[in-house]
Amino acid sequence: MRVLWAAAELGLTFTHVPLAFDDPALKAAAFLRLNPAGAVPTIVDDGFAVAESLAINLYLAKKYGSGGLYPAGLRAEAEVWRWTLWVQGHLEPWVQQDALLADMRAVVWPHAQVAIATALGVLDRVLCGRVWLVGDAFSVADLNVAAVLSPSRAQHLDFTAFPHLAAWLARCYTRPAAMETRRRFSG
Ligand SMILES: N[C@@H](CCC(=O)N[C@@H](CS)C(=O)NCC(=O)O)C(=O)O
Repeated sequence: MRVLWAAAELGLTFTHVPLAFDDPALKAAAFLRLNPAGAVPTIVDDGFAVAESLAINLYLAKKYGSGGLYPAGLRAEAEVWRWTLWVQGHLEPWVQQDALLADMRAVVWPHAQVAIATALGVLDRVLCGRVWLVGDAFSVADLNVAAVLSPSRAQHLDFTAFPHLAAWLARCYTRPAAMETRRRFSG
């Protein structure tokens, strides 16, 4: 969904090949040549294959949204990388824990809650008095962080103590491209 969202933000024309995570096609030689991990999302852009959703978004944003979705300047670029790497390391593993650690939920959940609350607190502080994460326009940093806090995940989280984060998340998901992407591709 996050890659489809980025493509919509960028107004890209593309062919979407929906494949379920357990589709045998993902482990066929032809697909493994594109992504040795045999996982979606994987894109092929002008003959170039890219995998890992957040890396795909950085690639697409830089190639097709330079100065827009991919903010201009080395420092803004560093901040985009910073938020993308941060959310992958500090938040996504914890909000993903349902899928990854279903059997260990009872053990892990109290720890995950602390880690999630810490990460949400970081975002709430950063977003106090700010509209977007980097500069004064929506960027791929916002997209990548909001994607980790997708509505299906966010519904399980309590944002009461994080009003700035909650308002920002609502801003992200009421963007026309976000709403259109969810309308078209949400199951
Ligand atoms: N970190 C990767 C995760 C990719 C991933 O795990 N994709 C799942 C579907 S959501 C998949 O294709 N799983 C098949 C498999 O790993 O065998 C990303 O963000 O792109």
